[in-house]
Amino acid sequence: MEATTSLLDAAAVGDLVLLDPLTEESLLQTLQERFRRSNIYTYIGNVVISVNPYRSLPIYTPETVQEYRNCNFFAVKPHIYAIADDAYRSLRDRDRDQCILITGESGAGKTEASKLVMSYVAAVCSKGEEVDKVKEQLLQSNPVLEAFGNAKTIRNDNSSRFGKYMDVEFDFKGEPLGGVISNYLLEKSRIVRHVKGERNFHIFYQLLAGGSAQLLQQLKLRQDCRHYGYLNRESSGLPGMDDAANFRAMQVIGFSPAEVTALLEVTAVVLKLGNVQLSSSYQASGMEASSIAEPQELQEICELIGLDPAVLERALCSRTVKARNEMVLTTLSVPQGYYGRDALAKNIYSRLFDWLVNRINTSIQVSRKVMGVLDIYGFEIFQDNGFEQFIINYCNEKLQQIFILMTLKEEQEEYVREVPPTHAGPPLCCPQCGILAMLDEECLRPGVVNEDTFLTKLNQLFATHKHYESKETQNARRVMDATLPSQCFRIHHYAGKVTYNVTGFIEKNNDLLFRDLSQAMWASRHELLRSLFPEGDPQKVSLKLPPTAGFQFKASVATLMKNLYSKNPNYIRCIKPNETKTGMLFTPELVLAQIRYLGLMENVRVRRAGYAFRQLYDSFLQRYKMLSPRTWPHWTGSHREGTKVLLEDLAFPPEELAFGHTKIFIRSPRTLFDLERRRQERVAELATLIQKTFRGWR
Ligand code: AOV
Ligand code: MG
Repeated sequence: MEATTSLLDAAAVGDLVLLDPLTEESLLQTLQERFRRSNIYTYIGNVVISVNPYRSLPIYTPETVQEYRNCNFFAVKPHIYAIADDAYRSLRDRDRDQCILITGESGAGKTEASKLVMSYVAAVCSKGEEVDKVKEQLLQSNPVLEAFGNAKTIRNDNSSRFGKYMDVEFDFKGEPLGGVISNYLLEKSRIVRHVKGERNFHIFYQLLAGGSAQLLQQLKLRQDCRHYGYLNRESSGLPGMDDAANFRAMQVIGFSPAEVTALLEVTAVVLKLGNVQLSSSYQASGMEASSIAEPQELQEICELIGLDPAVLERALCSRTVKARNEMVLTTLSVPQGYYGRDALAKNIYSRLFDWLVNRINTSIQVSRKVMGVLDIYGFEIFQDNGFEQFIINYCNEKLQQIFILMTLKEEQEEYVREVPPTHAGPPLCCPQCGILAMLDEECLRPGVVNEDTFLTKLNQLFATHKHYESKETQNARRVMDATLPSQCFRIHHYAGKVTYNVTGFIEKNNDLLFRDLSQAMWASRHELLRSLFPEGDPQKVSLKLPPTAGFQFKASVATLMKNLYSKNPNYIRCIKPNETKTGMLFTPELVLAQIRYLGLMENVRVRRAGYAFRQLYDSFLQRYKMLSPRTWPHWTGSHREGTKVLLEDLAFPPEELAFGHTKIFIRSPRTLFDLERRRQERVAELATLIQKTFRGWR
């Protein structure tokens, strides 16, 4: 009876709302003690805190699923399944659209949590051929998306390099009908560059390690990853990750064999593009030009995609520009040529990824109920932080804001519905929106654009902003700080200070692809590849600049937030217990920092600002009715009346209690502990009584 012991054993309290006394220290200790006992889940009311165990625990078996199925939230150990069950049942029985928000820093366990939620829901909803097909499709989309969208980073061997939001749609009986996945900005710069100790996206290594000799030959690939420039020419093995087996186990449900082949062909093309070498030559005019150094790779790429090598060569080595109303072909220098090549590889891959997501999405069905699961890339701080980290952390900042807004909203709504409201939310502020807007302004400005002017403008705009710092604002504020280089700015995020290097911001935001290259892709006979570059159609030349990466991202995050806000939220807050990915190791300082920035103390306080404990009348009466002769063993009136009678008999001070429409509210944890203690005594009494009775019979 975990619920009973946990309520009375302070170190093991399963709901931090009941922590007494409530201090940062007691909160940390409780999490640590629970972690030591392998209780990685803890509640704050209906929020689940999950501390990554970094080892597999035997708590996700089919038996566990059964245990949580239709469970009473308070009668079983805190578990991610309990929240999944609660969300699913609210959706099914009370017709409220749900969303499950999973947050935490990189490596904290978000992606694993999202998979656990999905598999739980899949296990508990009913069976049937149609339903099984849908379920399989939803679950099977994971390995493919992870192969193409995840990679090893310093912080996480399986780090999500894209944001993912998945709406699962249910019919009126609660059976899944289908799903829609939205993906958010893939970190495509990884295609062409990654730092030492990290890897490119898993798929490349998986394909090379797991593809049959015949497949590799068909794709014109060599098995050794050291052959490929984009793979950093490192050996690739990752402990605990079997690339070959993962590749062989991957099933792309619902794809035709031709589609799978096309998908892999385009993947191979990206890898091979990285090996296309350019060399410099000089034209008769003396202009520097580039040419293809070794035609073999280019030749093979073109065979794979059905394109005349001359077309691709021209697009890689030259570009058409408009000069005085005339289109002229100019040569590219070698660095320009490589720039174009890399831009092409990144664009092919990220568009292929979008295609993959769209292809997986079953067509949207007419349905009434939706459960969304959000698993984004977690907050991250590296030695060097660039545009990608800025985007990732921006997204996390937004999510933190919505978390605060929604918990307050929810608390308030419940009070308004049930008992009188109390408090207001804290003010929100974030300089990032301003930074993205300024970046766009710079990118769209005609003339020479560079990062220096961008930084200067930021310094002006945020000269007095509390959460913004740079060399210049530090000088103005007379701060001496050797750790902030001049080409950087620093943001004080909710989760820590991050120093961003502006180098690359403009280029990455512009995300420019020479038109010659998109036209070359469109000219290929490879249907899939061609469909990824609609703007390459010469008939459709548009003079409008495409929206910037930052603009698109901002818009999609805004849509996401609106979507989340309209649903009933369920939260899973993941905590990373150590920096070394070690099993069952708990580093208190690291966890404390997360407790702080996740605002867990605030969360507990808000939750018990009014009443620490609340429970539906029927569950409450069920649990405690044995404490009054008037309600035991049977109460025939309403649950609310029964609860009133019961608590009258127990003579608790009236200010400790509030009777809502559907729930009983109890103000302080002590009252609840008292109630629990009395219940335990009564259970023991009853047990003895029963024993005696039996003995009497014998
Ligand atoms: P993330 O999604 O939060 O990071 P993951 O979910 O990928 O983190 O978790 C990182 C690793 O921790 C996994 O690969 C597992 O080895 C381990 N892990 C996480 N949760 C559990 C669990 N419940 N039980 C056992 N092991 C677990 V990032 O995507 O980098 O933000 O961007
Ligand atoms: Mg992840």
